Amino acid sequence: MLNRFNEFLDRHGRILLTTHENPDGDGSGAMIGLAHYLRSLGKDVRIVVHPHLPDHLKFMDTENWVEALDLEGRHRDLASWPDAWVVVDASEPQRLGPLLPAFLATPAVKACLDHHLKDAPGGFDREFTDPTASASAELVFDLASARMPLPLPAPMAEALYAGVVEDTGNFRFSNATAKVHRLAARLIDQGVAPARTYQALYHQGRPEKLRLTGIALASMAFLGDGRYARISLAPSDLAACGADHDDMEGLVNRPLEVRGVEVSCLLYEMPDGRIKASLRSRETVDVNAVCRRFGGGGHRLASGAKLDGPLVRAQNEVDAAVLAQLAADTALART
Ligand SMILES: [Mn+2]
Repeated sequence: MLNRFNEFLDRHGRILLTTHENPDGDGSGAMIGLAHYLRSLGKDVRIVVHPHLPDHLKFMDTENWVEALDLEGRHRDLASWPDAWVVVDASEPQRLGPLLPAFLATPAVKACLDHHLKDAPGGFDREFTDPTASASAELVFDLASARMPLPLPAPMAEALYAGVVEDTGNFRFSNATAKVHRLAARLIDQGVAPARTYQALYHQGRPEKLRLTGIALASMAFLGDGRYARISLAPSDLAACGADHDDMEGLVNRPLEVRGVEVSCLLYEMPDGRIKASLRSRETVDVNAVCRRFGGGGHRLASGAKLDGPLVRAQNEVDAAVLAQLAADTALART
């Protein structure tokens, strides 16, 4: 797969990198790492995100390459700039959010570099997906380390390491394989300092985020004999503590800290009134199957979907789907 991706990159000179809206640590680290690689090959590369690179990820962007989408200004003609448009860490174009119209309009070849499970690839001219990879940053490391002289540039190594840290939950999720640890060790050999990355990613927060965490945890409801925990947030909750969208990052994992919880869910009422559901599973329950019922998806243990509001209706729909999946997968695990 990566050889095919290299051949694809070889044929293009102006390459635009984007990821899903509200970029996360893996999407950002993978794009920035890939940009270092492509620049070493002499390519013209741009990175555009919506709405912006979150504050806690800015340390990755040492060269100030990441552009916040500005459709009225500098990105009015974005569609005509690239000859290849690579979507990183997003399984389908819909996840691009406000970048989607430009993506649909571009004459560039459309490609996808990703590690999410998907049934039927759609919306891309070229697909480069490996669901066995822990992170998109892992794919970029495998791609670049085979062709670039080592050590990799320090900012590149740090961005890729941070991407892997984010998507493996700092090496504690089931995707933290031996291969991932070996990859991490190679990056540490090249100068990455794990403690520094951890501090940058997780210990530079704002008080607003911790206050929002308090509101979220206070909303936690336990269903299915305590095996399913759900937290719900509305824009008014964010406003009450001065928090913004980025401050919800990681919240969905918190209920799994409770003994006996198999599935956790964060429901967020978006400003447009639709409801964003994020689900996490400890091990047994396939939350990708749950999210696919609502047109979403992701991984077996981490998935998301968007539902129509109001919040109470979405709560009822998601609760019913999770409880059904819990029953089915628990019965399966017993056989
Ligand atoms: Mn990822």
